[in-house]
Order: sequence, then structure tokens, then C-alpha cells
Amino acid sequence: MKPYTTMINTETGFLERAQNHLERKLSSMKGQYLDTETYEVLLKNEDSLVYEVYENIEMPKKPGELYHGSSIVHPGKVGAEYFMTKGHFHQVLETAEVYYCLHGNGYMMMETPEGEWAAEELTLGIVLYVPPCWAHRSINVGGSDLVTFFVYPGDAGHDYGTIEVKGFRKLLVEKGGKPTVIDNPRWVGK
Ligand code: PAN
Ligand code: ZN
Repeated sequence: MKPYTTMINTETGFLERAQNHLERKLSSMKGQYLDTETYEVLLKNEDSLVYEVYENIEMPKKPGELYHGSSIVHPGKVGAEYFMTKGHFHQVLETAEVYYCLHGNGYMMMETPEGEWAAEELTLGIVLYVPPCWAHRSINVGGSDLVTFFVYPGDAGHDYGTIEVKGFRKLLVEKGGKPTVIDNPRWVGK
């Protein structure tokens, strides 16, 4: 690899030189939202785009490398629950990640296998450190796109299965017009 520069549009999240552009629609979020009835109704009407990721993936998946890209969570809700990413642990659990918020308003929901959890606010200029072993999911609580830039070790990999099966311990829902953390009644685990 040679050194390079690239450009990120801080409003749209578009990352030049990204080799990977991922689009996640509502249909790929099955089982993730609490209000399954509303989810099915919305899905029947339109398979909306929930979030996108632009990523530079040309470097080898090695510990010394730094994968990086942008994540754009569009505004929206399923019932009282905001549009969000699937969320994951890293496959190599002991790997961290840094997020920098470029646009919008949201939260990062995080938890460890041992049961610790945290919800940190994301607004323009916020730098968020996700320590090793913490699962993470970005949630858009605003009316415009939530755009973040992220960097993580090249060997980290992604474990989506654990969250798909167990869910997050906590959810973020709108209550009285405000983002509110609640226990996930469907959380499966010990
Ligand atoms: C990010 C996320 C991105 C999309 O690049 O992958 O925000 O979220 P999901 O991967 O949960 O769908 C990251 O955390 N990488 O490790
Ligand atoms: Zn990650």
C-alpha cells in the first residue's frame, strides 16, 4: 500500500475512493425492532433505506492496518424505536474503534458480554472511543442524517450473530418526545 488521501463529505457521508458501499434496508433488520407489527406494516409499504456505509477495504485484514470509512444512518422510526445500525461485537473481541461525528444527532448504544452498558450521545464534533469487547450500534434520534467517521483495526472482523440472536440489553425509544433508554424485554441471555 502507498500512502493516500481521500475526501469525505461531512453532510452526506460520501467517501471518495471507498471500494465498498453498503446499503442496509428495513428488510435486512428483521427481528431487531421491538415493535414487530409496525415493522411488518412499514416493510409492506416500503423497504426503506435505513443506513449506508462507505469503507476503504483495499488493505489487508492485518492487526497493523486501520480500516476506516463513514456510516450514514437515515432519520426514521419503527414505532417508537429509532432507525439504527444492526450493531455488532468485533470478531476479535479485544479490538477497539474510534468514531467521530460529522453530522446529525444520535447515540451509540454499547454493551459488554459481562453486562455493562453505555449510551453515548453523538453530535457534531464528538469523538467516541469504543473500548475492546464492547458491542456497538449507532442510533439516529434526529431529523437529518447521522454521519460518523470510524476507524478500527484491520484484523477486527465483525460478529453480527450474537446481537442477531440475543439483541442489545437496552433499547433507545422515543418517550414523551425524548430519546429514552429502556430494558429490552426480548433480550435473550444471562
Ligand atoms: C462500523 C459499522 C457501521 C455499520 O463500520 O460497521 O457503522 O454498522 P453495522 O456494521 O453494525 O451494520 C463499525 O463499527 N465497524 O467495525
Ligand atoms: Zn465496529
